[in-house]
Parts: sequence; C-alpha cells; structure tokens
Amino acid sequence: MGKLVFISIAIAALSALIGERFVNLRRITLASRELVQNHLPNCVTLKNLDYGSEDITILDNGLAFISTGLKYPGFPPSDATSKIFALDMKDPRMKPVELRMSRSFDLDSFNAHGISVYSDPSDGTVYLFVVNHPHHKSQVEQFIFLEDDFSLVHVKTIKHELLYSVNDIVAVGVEAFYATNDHYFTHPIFKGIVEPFLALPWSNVVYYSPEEVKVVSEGYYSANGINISPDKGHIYVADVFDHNVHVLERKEDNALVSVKSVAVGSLCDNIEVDPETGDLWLGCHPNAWKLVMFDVKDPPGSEVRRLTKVYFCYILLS
Ligand SMILES: [Ca+2]
Ligand SMILES: [Ca+2]
Repeated sequence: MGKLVFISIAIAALSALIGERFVNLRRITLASRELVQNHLPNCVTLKNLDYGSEDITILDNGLAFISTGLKYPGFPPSDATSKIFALDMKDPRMKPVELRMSRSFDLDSFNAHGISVYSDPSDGTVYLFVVNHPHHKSQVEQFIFLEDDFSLVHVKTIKHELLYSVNDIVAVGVEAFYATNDHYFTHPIFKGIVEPFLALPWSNVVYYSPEEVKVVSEGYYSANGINISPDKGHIYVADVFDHNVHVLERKEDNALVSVKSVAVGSLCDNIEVDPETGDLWLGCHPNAWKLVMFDVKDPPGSEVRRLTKVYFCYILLS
C-alpha cells in the first residue's frame, strides 16, 4: 500500500511538472502564425546554396558573406559539410561564390553557424569570425579574407569554457567579440530535447578578448542572433523563444546593461544592422510547430522583419 501511495504521488508530481512545463513551453516558444506571402519586389533565389543558409553579413562595399550547411541538434541530420560563400550584392547576376580555405583547416568537420566580420581600421584587413561546431563542440574560427583570390586564410581557433554553445557572434576588435550561448546544456540530447522541454531562461551572452572572458548578460530562453549599433554603443540580442529583441548598452569595461526589449511577434534568429539608418533586419520563423515537425509538403516558411527607429529611440531617451 505504501508503495502504491508513493507511486501515485510521484505520478501526480510528474504530471504537474509536465503540465507546468507544457504551458510554459507553449507560452514562450510556440508561435504558430501562418506565413503571409509578401515577397520583396527584387527577391531572387540564390543558386549553389543547397544546404541552407544560417547567417549573412554584409561589408560596407556590398560584399556579403554567407554561411551554409549547419547541422544542429533537434533538426534532421545531414551529411553536408559547411561552406562559406561571398556574394557581390551590387552585381545584378547575384551569384554566390564559394570561398577557398587554407589547406590546413579541417573542412570535413566544419559545421558553420553564426558569422561576423571586422574590418581593421588601421590597415583595412577584413577578418571573418565563424562559429564552428565540429563533433558537436563549440569554437570560433578567425579567418582573414583575401579579396584578390576570394579565399579565407585561417588565423586561429578560439576555445573557452564559457563559449560552450555558441550560436552567433559580433566582432568588436581584431581579437574581441560578443557571443550568444543558445543553450545551457552541451550534450546534443539535452540540447535538442530536455532543454526545450524545461523552457528555462538559462542562456547568456559572453564577452571574449585574449585578456578577459566573462558573462555580460543572462536570463535568455535562447539567445540567438547578436549584432551592434553603427556607433558601437549598443548590442542587440534576439531571444528566439521569447519573441523579443533585447537592446543593451555597452559600458567601458564591455559589460552590457539592459535598455529595453522590442516584441517582434516571431521567432527571430540572426540580425543584420543597416550601417546608415541603424535599422535591424531579422531572419525569423513565424511558425515553431511547423519548424519542429518539418514536413516537406507543408514547409514552415520564414520571414524577414525590419525594425526601424530602434537606434534613434534610445538616442532620444539618453
Ligand atoms: Ca551574425
Ligand atoms: Ca542564429
């Protein structure tokens, strides 16, 4: 009898926990809006990007870098390897060109995620930072872009215990960047199944430099895309599961202080910032159910959101 009571209580407690988590999960993650077809007039499909594009970032001269071939826990497995493409946005042919890489770099395990570029003001060198997940680990690769022969020279691999589940980065110097950790756990099963079920705000933002590495912002359900304002004074973080873009002020010691959150009504992923207007362009998922249950015959679709006046709003307030 005692055993039966214990089992009953255990089942009741587990049911309550599952019920609470399910409600929490629905509240924060499961946007299920049907996509409204509203194509931009000059929208074209790019060739050669056969394995999905995770991230794009654009230099001031109109040259875009695109990362492809991401394998990610919880999504259908793929045998694709990652590639980085360059695309001249000013060329009407709009043809992505695969960038060659140093022979010493391990392309077989390359699993590219978020990317960021930094142009060194002292000599014009263009550095490309790429989040890489070889064998489900997290590290950041630093390359130098050589425009003359469209190649990437691998400079170094950056690893640190605080860079354990990196999604995206924004470079703020030749050797410094902010990075989002999109999960708390590191094991693929915990990342893909347990953590989404728990739905707790345990992800964070890390500042990295050779001199100092520290958590500078936390309390995100899943910190995803990250970018910086044109004046370098504010950082934007997309929390994909709470449907917000968070605006944070940079302090002298590179700490971040929350300024405000902007509700975007979609599960937003990466962020690109217009260098002139300060507008944010976001790649988003309007329907999480369809994204998770992916059906080729009824694909989830995706959408681009543009946030205007974010930059000027907080200038006026300050
Ligand atoms: Ca990025
Ligand atoms: Ca991302």
